[in-house]
Amino acid sequence: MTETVYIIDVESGNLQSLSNAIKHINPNYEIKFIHNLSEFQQYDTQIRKLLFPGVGNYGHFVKEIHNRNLSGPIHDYISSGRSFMGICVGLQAFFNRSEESPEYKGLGYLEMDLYKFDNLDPVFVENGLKKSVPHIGWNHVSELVEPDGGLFEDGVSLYGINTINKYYFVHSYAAIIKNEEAKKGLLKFGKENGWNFAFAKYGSEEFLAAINKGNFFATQFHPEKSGVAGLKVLKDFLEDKQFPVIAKNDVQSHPETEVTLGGLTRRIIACLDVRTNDDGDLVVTKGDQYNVREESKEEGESKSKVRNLGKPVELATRYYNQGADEITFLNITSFRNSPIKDLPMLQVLKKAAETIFVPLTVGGGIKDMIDPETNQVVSAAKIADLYFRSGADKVSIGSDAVIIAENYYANNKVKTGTTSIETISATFGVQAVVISVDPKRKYIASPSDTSMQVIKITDPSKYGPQGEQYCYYQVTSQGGRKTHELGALELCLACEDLGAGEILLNSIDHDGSNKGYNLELLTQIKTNVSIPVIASSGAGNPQHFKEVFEMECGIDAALGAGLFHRGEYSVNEVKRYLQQEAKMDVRLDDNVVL
Ligand code: 1PR
Repeated sequence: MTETVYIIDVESGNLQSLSNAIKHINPNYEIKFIHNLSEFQQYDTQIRKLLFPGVGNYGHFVKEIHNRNLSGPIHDYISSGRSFMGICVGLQAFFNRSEESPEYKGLGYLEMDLYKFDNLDPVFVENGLKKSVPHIGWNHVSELVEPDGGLFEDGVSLYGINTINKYYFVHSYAAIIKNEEAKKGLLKFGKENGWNFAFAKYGSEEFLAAINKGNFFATQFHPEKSGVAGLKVLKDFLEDKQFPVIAKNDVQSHPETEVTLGGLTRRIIACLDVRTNDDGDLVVTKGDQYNVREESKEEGESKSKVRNLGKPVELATRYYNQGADEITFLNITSFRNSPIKDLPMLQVLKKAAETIFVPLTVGGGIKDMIDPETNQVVSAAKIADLYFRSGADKVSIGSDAVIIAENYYANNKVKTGTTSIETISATFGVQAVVISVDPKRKYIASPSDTSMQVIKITDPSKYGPQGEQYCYYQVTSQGGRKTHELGALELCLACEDLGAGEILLNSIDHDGSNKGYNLELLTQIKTNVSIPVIASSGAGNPQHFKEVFEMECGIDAALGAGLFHRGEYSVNEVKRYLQQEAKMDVRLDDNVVL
């Protein structure tokens, strides 16, 4: 029997993935989107299941709800006792207001404000570190609390949410419980009004991960991006199973492992460099220091061909099934302009998002561009929007970030508000903007030879060819083709200030080398920025992942490409190694059954 599920669409983020997740749970569900008051009124009497997803900027989201006159109908709908589920900013909207945009009033179901996570969390500071904000990655729920203040009975869940599985969070602001008094006040309110609460912790900061009262349910994490464990939450909501008992197969296996400072698991990302090969097919390729061509013999003649390692969607699906925590697609020849309707990654994303329920990042060509077909300028935000609508959760900006940073320094760090980084993060949130950095080591005889911050090389065997004892990492654009008078650190600092939410830090010197990550470069960047840093380039075996996660600077995620594509190791093998040999906390939901 078909049932229709309604999703409120106020043009905020990746709704495609949510609707794909619902269809994946049961193909008989039909999805209808509601964009405005008249559509709400048209369907109102038929709606039995209403979802309210949101990502990005709180103010933008709340403003859209009010502008579309949706707050009244949403309130009436919830009061009528029909099932409602908010996700991420769709949870946040029900609080009073957010520090993110204090001028916009929320829907005020809970008398609490939202605050930004603190970089200077004492748990991190005591260890000489800063806490990365946004909170990005897989975390668990620490407590499930009933209205009477007691914990949920062992084995009972809240719409499938339990305290063992890991869920995908991506946010800078949260309903943070500021102190013991605030928690007591919240629990008193819960008791008087019948609320169930799920608490989670990021470092020492405790926040609400989910809230529920009767037919009203909302999660801060993204169930549609939390693998099978997340799909179960969505399924239980759709099937009205408010307090299902947890079966053995509903939980992930977590033997004795570490507890990380922030509570997040060690995040493993599989990256696919995608381009059109000489036969016109879109393929996954992989270079060695960015050279993706290999010599092959054809009819006795030697030819240079683009290395073909497989089909993008097929490989991405394989890595998802192996347990990848995120998938990144990079369109490595995007500097060639293509008509907007033909952006090759759109199709890849649409297909991938049908079966992959972890975050998807897409990079390559995110900038203001001229559509060669229409000669019209298409803004970077518009291109990002197309990708989000096709299933992407984040966009990664490479070459354009370099130009933006050069202009930023040339203009005494004045923010124009018009760059791709600023416009995309203002609408979709900082967590949606990743900066992909392609640096190359440059040796320097003396720090006074450059205005960039240099690294002193301590190991004499690593001195430069002329005995240079200093270096900095010089950034490149257009896939390493163009070198700029700018350091990787200076680039990252500029982009962080402009509103980037994460850094994908490649290293041309290590790319495809299988010799391990560039620890020197990673340390320099990670110790100077406050946003998450993803280590990339050089992973050749599971030990390299262990090594990078053991670094004192606290790397947030590690990305691998070649070792997965060549079939040397699966993502699962890397994770099992980290769990069993290094006692590291990783997400493994291969025994959770939908
Ligand atoms: O500049 O915004 O159009 O984005 C283009 C994107 O494409 C950038 O993110 C840039 O890094 C990437 N790119 C461009 N050319 C290449 C190339 O290889 N010829 N790939 C390229 C960069 C880096 C990682 C790689 C890791 C790990 N690839 O994606 O997967 O280095 O590899 P490994 O584990 O095998 O060592 P824009």
